[in-house]
Amino acid sequence: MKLYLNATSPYARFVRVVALEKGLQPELVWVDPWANDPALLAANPALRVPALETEQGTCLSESMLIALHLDQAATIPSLLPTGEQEQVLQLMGWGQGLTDAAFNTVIARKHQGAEADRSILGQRRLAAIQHTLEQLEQQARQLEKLHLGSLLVAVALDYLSFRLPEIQWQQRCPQLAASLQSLMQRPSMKTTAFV
Ligand SMILES: N[C@@H](CCC(=O)N[C@@H](CS)C(=O)NCC(=O)O)C(=O)O
Repeated sequence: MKLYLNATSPYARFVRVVALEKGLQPELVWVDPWANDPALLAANPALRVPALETEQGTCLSESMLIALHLDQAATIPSLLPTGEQEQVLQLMGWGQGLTDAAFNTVIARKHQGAEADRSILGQRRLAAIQHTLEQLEQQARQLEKLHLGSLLVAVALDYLSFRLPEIQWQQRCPQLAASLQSLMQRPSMKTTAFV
């Protein structure tokens, strides 16, 4: 199994965290997704990380789909428990939305400068971050358990700390910060810290 990734991608980090939590050790293939790497192109026609080449040689893309595949690939209890599926899927959606809004804010600033945040799309991205933080703060108790939802939200929030520290999510969301404190200390999160 081969995982194509880079060190600053929140999407790739989530997949790596899930692999570690499931006791899986894919070969890590470090790539620059912006460099038109032929190996990454062969694995994912969208030229984005993460991409996973499975044991059967199938190449999977999209972080949430890869995470679901890894969750099913190992026998350790599922990170998408049957009785809590709806709540976990809801949190995964919020975590992915938060990641998308944050990542696209960072990329837009890189390519368009400060003007990016003043555009209609930029304003919508920042509003999405704000609204999602408010929802997560209200549902903070659900993030105390280990599942795909709490892992995805934890990676999204750590990406905010890494790339958009001015948002100060811990100060805005004290319950959320408290609920995720021990999860943030897990070896899977520490080993994959953004650098
Ligand atoms: N929806 C995708 C997003 C993946 C994504 O945007 N990855 C970024 C790195 S964080 C990338 O590879 N960007 C390169 C590009 O868009 O060309 C997922 O969940 O896997």
